[in-house]
Amino acid sequence: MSKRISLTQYLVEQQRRHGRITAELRLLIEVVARACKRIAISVNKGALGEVLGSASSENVQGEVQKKLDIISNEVLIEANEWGGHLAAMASEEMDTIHVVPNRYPQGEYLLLFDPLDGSSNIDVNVSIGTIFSVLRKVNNQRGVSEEDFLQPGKQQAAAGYCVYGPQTTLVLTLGEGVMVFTLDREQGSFVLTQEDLRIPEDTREFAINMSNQRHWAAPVTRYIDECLAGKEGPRGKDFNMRWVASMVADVHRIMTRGGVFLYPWDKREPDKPGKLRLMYEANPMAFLIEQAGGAASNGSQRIMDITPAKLHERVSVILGSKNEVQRAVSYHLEAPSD
Ligand code: P6P
Repeated sequence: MSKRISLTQYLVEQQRRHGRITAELRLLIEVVARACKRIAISVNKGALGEVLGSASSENVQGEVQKKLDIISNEVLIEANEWGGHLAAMASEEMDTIHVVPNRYPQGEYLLLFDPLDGSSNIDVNVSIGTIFSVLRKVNNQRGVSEEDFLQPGKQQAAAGYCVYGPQTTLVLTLGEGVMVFTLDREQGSFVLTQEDLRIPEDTREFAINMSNQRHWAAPVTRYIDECLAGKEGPRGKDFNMRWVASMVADVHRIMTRGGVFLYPWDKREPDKPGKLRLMYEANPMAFLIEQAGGAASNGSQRIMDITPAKLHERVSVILGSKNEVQRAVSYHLEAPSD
């Protein structure tokens, strides 16, 4: 087997050979990867690290924060604020943006993250992960504000996630394909284990929380009912279902073997377009999925075309194998508008 290269060597080559990334973006990705290694150490300690359970506080989403949510958020903030590559950061765990303090130089990038996605799985030892998205600060005339973050996902410079599962795996796109890096714990570094990952355009596996079935809109009910009807139904093939309730784990499975993931709008909270957050969950995952040959829609438009109005805006999500996403979207477009 040819010698595997480290994340650092890969990024240096992308900068030096291909001019694909700036030195600042290379530093940003390396710092985020190092922070993910630090988070993995805390996650892997579990009960031994006194890091399980809730922190008896709520985040801006009104969700009870786990201790590890807060630890992971702090690790990412501390790791990224001194390097000079960032102007500011935004997180699921923080109400407002975190501007790089004046004692440090400011850079051209904006970093958004869900520091520990899938927190409900922490205490039951099921895979969780960190999701991140990188934007460029467009307006260089003045300081930085929340408005600088409100860019559609197609403006992302990079995106990725780190899944803390049986392996600790970093999946990254710089806008030209998807690479997979696996943490070599002996070396303590991420090693390139797959280049140019591609998602099969068809699948027999869907991921949705079936307990919400009675709350779905008609197009989602139609799509899932047809999958459940199997080979005797209109699809002419049987489907399997998976739902980890950790977006990183469900998306990583889809990145690895195909599938379709749905977290649609439902009647439980009709004023919200969906549960998942656009800027630091749906957009980075949509970027990765599209770069791997898949599709990502909110049911009526490409997720990465949505211009956010608010930092913590939510969105309905259908993503994964292209042909399945297109079918589910077609059912939405055929449905009579309310
Ligand atoms: P439910 C985790 O809390 C999360 O934000 C995603 O990672 C996951 O896909 C979804 O919520 C699970 O939601 O309603 O099934 O618990």
